[in-house]
Amino acid sequence: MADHQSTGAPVELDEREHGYSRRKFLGSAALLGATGVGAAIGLAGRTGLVEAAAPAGGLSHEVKPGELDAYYGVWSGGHSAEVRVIGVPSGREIKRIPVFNPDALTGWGLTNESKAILGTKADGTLKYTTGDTHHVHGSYKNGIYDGRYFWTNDKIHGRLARIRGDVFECDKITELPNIQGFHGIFPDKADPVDPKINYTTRVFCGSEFHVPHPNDGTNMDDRSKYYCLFTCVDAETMKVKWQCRVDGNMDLVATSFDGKLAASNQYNTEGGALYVEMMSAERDSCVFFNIARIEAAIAAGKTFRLDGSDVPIVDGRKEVNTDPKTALTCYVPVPKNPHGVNASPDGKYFICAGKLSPTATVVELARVLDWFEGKVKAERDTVVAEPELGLGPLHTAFDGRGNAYTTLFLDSQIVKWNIEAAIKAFAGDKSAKPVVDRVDVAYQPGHLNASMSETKAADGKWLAVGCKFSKDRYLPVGPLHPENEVLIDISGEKMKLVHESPVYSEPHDFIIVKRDLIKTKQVSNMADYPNATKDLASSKIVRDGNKVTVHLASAAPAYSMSEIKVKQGDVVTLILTNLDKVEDLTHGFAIPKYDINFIVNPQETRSVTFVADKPGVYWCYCTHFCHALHLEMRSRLMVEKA
Ligand code: CUK
Ligand code: CUA
Ligand code: CA
Repeated sequence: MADHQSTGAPVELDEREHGYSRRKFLGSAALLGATGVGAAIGLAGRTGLVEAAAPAGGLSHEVKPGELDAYYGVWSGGHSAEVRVIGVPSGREIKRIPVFNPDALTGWGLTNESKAILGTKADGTLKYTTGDTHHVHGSYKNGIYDGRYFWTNDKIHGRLARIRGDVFECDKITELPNIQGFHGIFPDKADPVDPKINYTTRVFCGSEFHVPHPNDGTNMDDRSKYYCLFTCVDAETMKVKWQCRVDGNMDLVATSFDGKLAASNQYNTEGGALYVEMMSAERDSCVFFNIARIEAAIAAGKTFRLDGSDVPIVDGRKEVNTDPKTALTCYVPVPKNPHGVNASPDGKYFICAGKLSPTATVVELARVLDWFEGKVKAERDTVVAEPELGLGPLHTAFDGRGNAYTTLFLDSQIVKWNIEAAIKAFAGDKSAKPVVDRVDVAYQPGHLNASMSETKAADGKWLAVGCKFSKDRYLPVGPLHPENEVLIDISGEKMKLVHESPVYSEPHDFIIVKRDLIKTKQVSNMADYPNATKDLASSKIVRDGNKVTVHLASAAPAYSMSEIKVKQGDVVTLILTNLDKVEDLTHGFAIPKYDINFIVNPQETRSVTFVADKPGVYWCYCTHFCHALHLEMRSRLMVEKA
């Protein structure tokens, strides 16, 4: 293991230059504490809930009972296939959002509405029941989160899911064509051509696994037929807009604040199938996409298509993009097998972590744009720094004060370093020392993110670190260990590790969003559900041959019908509307032996369809505690023998 002592001399931060003064910061923190009270009351619509006040001299991660967190943490769940909402700084898990995973609590994957989003096979069963969410990103406006949407990827089946920021529920899923190993995603932050469009309209998706085209079993050993595609999805419609063929693979994705560039790090420029092949080259790439040029090429019809999809594809390979002035892509060489690419909040740099190299590579975006104009000669000349950080650098976050924080997977450390100092050192200034501080974490960190990190409002308060191993940090619970989420106070010069919490396997990435950027609806609107049972009087059973529709309603502590009579063999669609308007008054609906359970939140409507193939009496009951008479909230499904 490496020496865990700080190896770099602290960098003198020029407070005026960085627009940051300790005194001012403390003043504004105190102010925030005061306004936080009002904001909390407004947000929750109740008195008595207050934000944790920051004591002088540092941030407190403690959020007392009744207090609210200052940030929404939106976490991927990894191969649990969900997304989670975790309060920051408390580490409290507030919600699990089922996305690619069928969920027994909400009925996600069971209700007709969620099945329509997830996609079904001809027999009505789910197309997929597994998923692997790695990255979560939010929609942007003016370079900061606007709270409209979050997106997450499914690496297994190549799907992009969208989560509504007002209700924290998944509303659309798109399966990307022609790709495998959909890993990195990033929404754009502006339009490269139209300056009026200063918000997210596209989501970019990298693909990590190269597959033969066509992938139909005819050319499985022909390496020349294998390649990867970069995909652009429309943020509103969630339709795939275009794809771009690349050399090599794509791991993570980042986008520039001006909308002109997207980038992806590539660890397998070798096109290898075995890991030894994938690490044979000394250098791999960070590939930059010129979005305006790609979209112009699409508009001009300079495209091809692959069997089984009508998505237009442009060719972004090096060999057909030799003239920088017309090139769609720019492949910047970086040390071997990089991981992670992150955009600095000042809009100037992308940072690509080395993974197998102990360095991070800083690419200046202005130089990449100059390369596309033929003004910078070699792709490598866009690199302005490559500081040595430690072993196994993976991902980088920012504090908005010119510092970067990189996870060192092998060293089990976070390293804080100054970007301008790294640039000076790269230019030959021997007095410049990029590394500012180091802190040990338990253990092996993957992703990290700072509060508002990849936004223009990076506030440099909290840094969360997702550690891949927790080993001895928690009560032993058998062979499967939780992962360890670590919280670090980055408000000062030195990092302060303040909190750890276990999480279910296994988050990869997350974002930390200031809570006032998110406006949620606590009660849904019945008008959004055309199939709602509007009141108790409209509750009824409608028969059409063997198709039976049950229009049911719930109002605590009863369902609108105490008996639901159908015949064996009927195809029953049961539509349940929750008429209760009170916040937090959710009901459930379970049918024993029919494998049905789902919830309806206030004013919402959900439906399930099943074949009544088992005669007899089945006590449908409310599964969600709603009332003192919650246990009495039942209804009999009576299936008459055929
Ligand atoms: S990846 Cu998992 S730690 Cu999917 Cu962003 Cu780097
Ligand atoms: Cu309704 Cu419990
Ligand atoms: Ca490689």
